[in-house]
Amino acid sequence: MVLVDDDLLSELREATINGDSDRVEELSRKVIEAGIDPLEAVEKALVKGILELGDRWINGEAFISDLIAAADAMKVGLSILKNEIVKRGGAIKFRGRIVIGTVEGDIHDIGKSIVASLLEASGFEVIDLGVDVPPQRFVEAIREYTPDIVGMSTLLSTTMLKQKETIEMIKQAGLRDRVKIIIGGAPTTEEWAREIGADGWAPDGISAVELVKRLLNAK
Ligand code: B1M
Repeated sequence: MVLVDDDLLSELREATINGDSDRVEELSRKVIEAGIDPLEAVEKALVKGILELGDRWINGEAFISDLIAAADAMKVGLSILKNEIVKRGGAIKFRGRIVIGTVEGDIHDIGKSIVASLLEASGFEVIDLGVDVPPQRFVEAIREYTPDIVGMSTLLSTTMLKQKETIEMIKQAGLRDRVKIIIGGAPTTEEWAREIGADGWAPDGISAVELVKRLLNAK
């Protein structure tokens, strides 16, 4: 059966929701063979699938284990599609270096991984510190990697304060003027970014890439 674009994307969304990593891998490769925009596949299939399952989980129609399986499947698809995005973007040389992580106390990494992948696909060098990253680790990473940008993601209202705490610690370490700091994650806002002294905020992966390009040109 030949799947056409929309069918392929809805099959990929379903496979993500079902946490079927093998099927996601197979369909992600089919998306590339079909010449579908890999960015569109990330947003319309992978992200949409996670959010749809998230709603089911919030309504008690899915379990945390379903969500973890879906997140793992989504990352399989993201790694395949990211390479295609890089290929199409023809990323040749690094346009800047970014250190990114999800703040301490928070293990959500889907959004952060999407942002990291899109930044890599746009020609930036990305050092991903992972999840549950303490403020001190961000400070050490600035010394270790001398990045242009430090990015912090969080999905919990309670751990938004860690974004503020990390910026304070970067200041106390005398490193604030060496980096631009950006934040994101569903509960964060542009006002919150201003309030805690970040240099920028983005609501989604595509605008995160635009924000970084703007900040680096301005640097
Ligand atoms: Co949890 N979780 N979760 N969760 N989870 C949320 C976030 C929640 C909103 C669900 C709910 O109850 N309504 C709620 C948080 C409420 C709040 O505080 N505001 C919540 C909760 C409470 C929890 C637990 C506490 C549940 C529990 O155990 N009782 C627990 C916390 C664990 C912890 O972190 N300590 C928990 C656990 C989990 C899982 C681990 C099972 C899983 C995460 C799997 C993983 O990440 N590997 C999970 C998931 C998947 C969700 C939902 C369903 C989806 C989050 C997601 O990935 N969104 C979520 C409900 C929802 O949002 N519908 C929920 C998709 C993702 C692409 O969006 O991350 O916003 P987002 O990223 C976007 C933008 O924000 C932006 O670009 C991204 C791509 O477009 N962006 C940036 C993100 N980071 C950026 C950084 C930037 C710039 C832009 O610069 C640096």
